Amino acid sequence: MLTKINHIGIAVTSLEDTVPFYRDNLGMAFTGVEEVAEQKVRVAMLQVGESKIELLEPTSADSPVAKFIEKNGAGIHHVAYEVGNIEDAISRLLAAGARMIDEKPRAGAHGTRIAFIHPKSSGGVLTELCQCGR
Ligand code: CMX
Repeated sequence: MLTKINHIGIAVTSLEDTVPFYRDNLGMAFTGVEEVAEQKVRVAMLQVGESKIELLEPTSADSPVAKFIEKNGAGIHHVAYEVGNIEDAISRLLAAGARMIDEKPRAGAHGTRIAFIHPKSSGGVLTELCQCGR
C-alpha cells in the first residue's frame, strides 16, 4: 500500500528564518514555497534524496500548525507516506478501524492528493497519505 516516505513535515514559526539552515547548511535542494490555503499554511519544500522535508509556517492563528506550535513549540509535525491509490488506502484503513481525519482525499501542495490519519491511531504521530498526480 505504501511505496516510500514522501516527506516529513516540520512546523516552524518563520520560513524565512528556517529555510537557510536546511538549504545552505544542510545543502538540501530548495524547490520553492507554496501557500496551501485550505490548510492555512505556507510550505517550503526541500529535496533530500528520494524524499522531502516540508517546512510548514502557519498563515493564521487557527491553522492546525499554529495550534501545534502553541502546544509543542516548533518541531516534527507529521510523516507523509506515498501511496499508489489513495482511495484504496483510505478504504483499507477505515475497514481496519483506523481513525481517519480525512475520509476523502483533499488537495495538498504541489498537485498532490492527501488524507490524514489521526495521531491517536498511529502511535502519536500525525500521518499523511499522499498520492502524486490527480
Ligand atoms: N502530531 C501528534 N499529535 C498531535 C498533533 C501532531 N501534529 N496535533 C495534535 N496532536 C494531538 C494533540 O496533542 C492531542 O493530544 P492529547 O489528546 O493527548 O492532548 C490530540 O492530538 C488531539 O488534539 P485535539 O486538540 O483534539 O485536536 P487538534 O485541534 O489539535 O487537531 C489534528 C489535531 C491532528 C486533528 C489536526 O491538527 C488536524 O486535523 N491535522 C490535519 C491537517 C494538518 O495538520 N494540516 C497542516 C499540514 C498541511 C500540509 O502538510 O499540507
